[in-house]
Amino acid sequence: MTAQPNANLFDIFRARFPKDTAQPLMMLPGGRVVTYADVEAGTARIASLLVSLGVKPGDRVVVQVKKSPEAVILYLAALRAGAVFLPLNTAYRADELDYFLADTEPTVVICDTGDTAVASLCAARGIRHRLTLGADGKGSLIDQSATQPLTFVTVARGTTDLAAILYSSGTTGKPKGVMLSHGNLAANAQTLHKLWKFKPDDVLLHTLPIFHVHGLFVALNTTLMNGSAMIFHAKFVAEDVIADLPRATVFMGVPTYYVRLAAHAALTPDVCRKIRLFLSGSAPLLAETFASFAARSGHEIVERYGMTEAGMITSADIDKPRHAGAVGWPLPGVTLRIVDGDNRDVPKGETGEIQIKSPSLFVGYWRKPEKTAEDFTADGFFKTGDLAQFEPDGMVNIVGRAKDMMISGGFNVYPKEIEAVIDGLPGVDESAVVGMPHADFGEAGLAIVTLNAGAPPLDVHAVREGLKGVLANYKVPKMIVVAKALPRNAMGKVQKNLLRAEYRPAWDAEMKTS
Ligand code: MLC
Ligand code: AMP
Repeated sequence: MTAQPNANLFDIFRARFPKDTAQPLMMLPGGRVVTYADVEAGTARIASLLVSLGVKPGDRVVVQVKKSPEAVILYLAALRAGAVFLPLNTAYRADELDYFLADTEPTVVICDTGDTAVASLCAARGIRHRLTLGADGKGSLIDQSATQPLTFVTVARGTTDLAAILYSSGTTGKPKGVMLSHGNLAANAQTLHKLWKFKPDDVLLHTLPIFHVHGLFVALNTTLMNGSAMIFHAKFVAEDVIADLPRATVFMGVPTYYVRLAAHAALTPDVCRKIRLFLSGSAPLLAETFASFAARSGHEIVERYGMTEAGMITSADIDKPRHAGAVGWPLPGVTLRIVDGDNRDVPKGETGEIQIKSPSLFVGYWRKPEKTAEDFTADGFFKTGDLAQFEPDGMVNIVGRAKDMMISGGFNVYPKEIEAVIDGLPGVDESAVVGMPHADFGEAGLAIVTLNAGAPPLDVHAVREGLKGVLANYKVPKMIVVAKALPRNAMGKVQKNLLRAEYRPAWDAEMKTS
């Protein structure tokens, strides 16, 4: 019997590391360089530590840390140890975090050095191992791994074994853990690496957060698949990007990044002279952003479309002309259909829901088989909830969403979750949260609130500050207004389109002054 090759994603990357492992993977502002040899040693040490703490294949390792090279090494070490890597947005507050801890029962939690709240959450949940990692790359994770061996035999994993869980909120109920396998992630990285024609000397300028699909799997995994280097920034800051663009060949961002870059006086074609690819995704790119960025940089942005559940689904062709709004063609291996309410294909040019089959499609929602079943059709297509049309040339054009969700600066925000918190405030009868156009974030939240009879006037400022204590800051509505009643249709459903229209003038006025 021939042995099955190890499908562990780490070993797939490792096979593509440069022969000379003194080559850089991460180049930081200030001159620090993290080489492939450092990655080899660092992942061995952390993987050994995780195993010594009792992490077994399939055990969850929850990570809520600031972006640093060590955080990247931690991700790769978790893969190497056969653990399930579970990154969390650093903006999540204690209540949000506690839900994830309860839902995933991790063996190890790694949090920021300054994060004292996590210690008590872990104690209350009986989680024995809590380690720290700060933005400076220091913490008990690094201290305790320093004495571990420099070699580690990567734990063998099959293609369907879990590599990661990323949380996705929903229009109903609690957030769902999206289970992604080693095979899912490898398939997407290999496809994108080929489709976007990565070359050995490519240098990616990495400024995205590394707790979501875009920064973690699209940007990091394609670079690792290429065995090449990244210029590694802790966060997106337009000036810093422009300063480093002359050294980069590939840049990936959410539309807000392009809005901010296009508005910057220092963006010129000369600054972008080495760039061969500007990629955008995670949210709709407005035609005006596409045009203003092209005018300022001399480059047409390549749009791609994806989802946590599916990885990347479509991409514009890097060798063909492109235009704003079109997110390209289905990736090789992806079957994509646009259908009506009865799952029948709609004619070209008509709007329907995108449904897909793909090798990158998730394994299911963590411990929620009924939710998984709801999201698939009887013939095995995944229902994305995105509304789109096929253009005459077969490109997909996303025109809206069937799900009640807004995307603010690239982060998904589910009104239902915010409404539930606002409805629980003293004096509040009910609330509706709607996504409104926002020049910087694309969309941002407006909350319309009704009060109980006799309730004192609402201190809107205090409510916003209060919400920041329990919700990640990007979810907090940018404006809150009090209304007498919420408009409802005959079925009793709040008519959010009427609210959007009614409050648009007040919203525009407020956003101009804030
Ligand atoms: C910050 N704020 C936001 C926000 N980010 N508000 C709405 N939406 C956002 N995304 C608010 C803060 O609460 C704060 O409000 C104020 O703006 C300033 O905060 P900041 O921290 O200084 O903002 P900044 O650092 O400029 O961050 C903005 C950003 C960041 C756009 C750089 O949000 C970002 O990097 N977004 C990328 C998201 C991403 O990676 N998405 C990929 C998902 S994967 P206040 O009131 O406190 O002052 C996916 C799949 C796919 O979707 O297809 O890729
Ligand atoms: P997430 O759940 O964070 O993975 O977000 C996935 C959602 O982001 C998709 O269902 C789309 O609604 C949206 N999205 C991703 N890429 C694009 C894009 N290029 N254009 C429009 N919407 C996008």
